[in-house]
Amino acid sequence: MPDFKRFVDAKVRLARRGAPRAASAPEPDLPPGQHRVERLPVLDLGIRPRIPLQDWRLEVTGLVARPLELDWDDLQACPRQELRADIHCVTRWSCLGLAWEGVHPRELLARAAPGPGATHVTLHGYDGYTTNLPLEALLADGVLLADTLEGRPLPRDHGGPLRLVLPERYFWKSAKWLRAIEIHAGDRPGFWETRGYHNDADPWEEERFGR
Ligand SMILES: Nc1nc2c(c(=O)[nH]1)N[C@H]1C(S)=C(S)[C@@H](COP(=O)(O)O)O[C@H]1N2
Ligand SMILES: [Mo]
Repeated sequence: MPDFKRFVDAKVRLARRGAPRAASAPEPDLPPGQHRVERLPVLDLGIRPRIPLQDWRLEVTGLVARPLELDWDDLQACPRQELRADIHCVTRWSCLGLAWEGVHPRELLARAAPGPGATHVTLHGYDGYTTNLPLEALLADGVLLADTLEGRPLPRDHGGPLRLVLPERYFWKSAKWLRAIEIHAGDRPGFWETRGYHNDADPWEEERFGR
């Protein structure tokens, strides 16, 4: 992976310092230390892979009985769901009430059949990004593999063709340009988790750094 040290250092400093507090009274929908933005910002490592749909594949690998490799048609054949979700970024913006549509990760994981002892996943992006989650967090309600945002195909800047949307955690857990879901026995910290970000990332608990 290229050296993102300066970018990463700047982002770590920003999150440590915190953003200016919103001038208005706290809103019940905003976790502590967050302020509201009206438009979803674009944030990533700066590599924005362009994946034509005919080349796009999604793998479900690792500790599974039946490894999967889906193409775009396979994905589109899956049952679909909508999700309206509030997004909270560790850099302290929140974007409320976005409409996503796509496939629940359960649909794919049920087919792949995680083996006994499977506890965690690594999500891999086409840009080389990784992030980790407990398997059960991926299988919970209110999670989506999204290929549309606000009724349109998910823009490349926001992780199209397909990204994870997991609103219950800070947004760095929601891998863009999803390439693979890898299942493990045990936890393997991802890109930001190995750089001081909190492993669990619950915005309501302000799990920004540490552990
Ligand atoms: N593949 C990939 N996914 C990623 C990232 C990344 O750099 N690469 N950045 C994460 C971070 S830190 C954030 S805040 C969100 C931003 O998503 P957005 O650009 O759609 O707002 O994507 C997350 N998912
Ligand atoms: Mo982020």
